[in-house]
Amino acid sequence: MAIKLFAVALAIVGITLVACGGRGGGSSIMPNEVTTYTLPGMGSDLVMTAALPKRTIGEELPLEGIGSIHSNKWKADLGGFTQEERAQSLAFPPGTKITIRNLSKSITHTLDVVKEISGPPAKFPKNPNLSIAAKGHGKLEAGYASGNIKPGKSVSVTLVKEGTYLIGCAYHYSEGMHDVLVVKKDARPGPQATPSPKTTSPPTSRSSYAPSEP
Ligand SMILES: [Cu+2]
Repeated sequence: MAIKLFAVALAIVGITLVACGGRGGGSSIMPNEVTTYTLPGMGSDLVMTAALPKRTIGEELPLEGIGSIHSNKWKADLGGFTQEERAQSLAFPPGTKITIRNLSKSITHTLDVVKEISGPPAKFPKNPNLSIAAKGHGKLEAGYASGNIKPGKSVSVTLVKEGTYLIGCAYHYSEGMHDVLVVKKDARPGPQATPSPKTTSPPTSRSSYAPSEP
């Protein structure tokens, strides 16, 4: 009996060693690297899984970890922007002063209003001319552009007008950094993208450690 237990323990140790042998998965960007903030005594309106402070839009390339999601409501792929943790359509009441934060560690992004629409579907134009220079003097409406937001930096903007806006990054719009922002009382952000599939799932055989070179 004792020997059998010992064997089981050895097996567990063995599995653990194997699981740790994968060199930590290299430098892949983890989808959950968004800094988690402690929120001071907020009410029950904060049941959503917020990794960002309230009234904050986080942005980065979908491939940096925030992901993208196909929205049935908007009939479009939305990506690169979130007010929780991963890509989703955005929603705030009018009059809100928000912070746009670049979640990237290395890439500069912007938040530009592409155009205003009346509702679904969100038809993102093919090659819109998005301004890299800041426009709109801190007021988000048609024509607004944040200007360069360097990695880890933020800008503030006030959502002055009710409306539905297509937004995008001037640099990475064609790489899927475009989203829908609804400015309306009681509007809610859409469902979040699922985490990007990791390549670091536990190996099932030793061959998983073979060098990936051809
Ligand atoms: Cu960008």
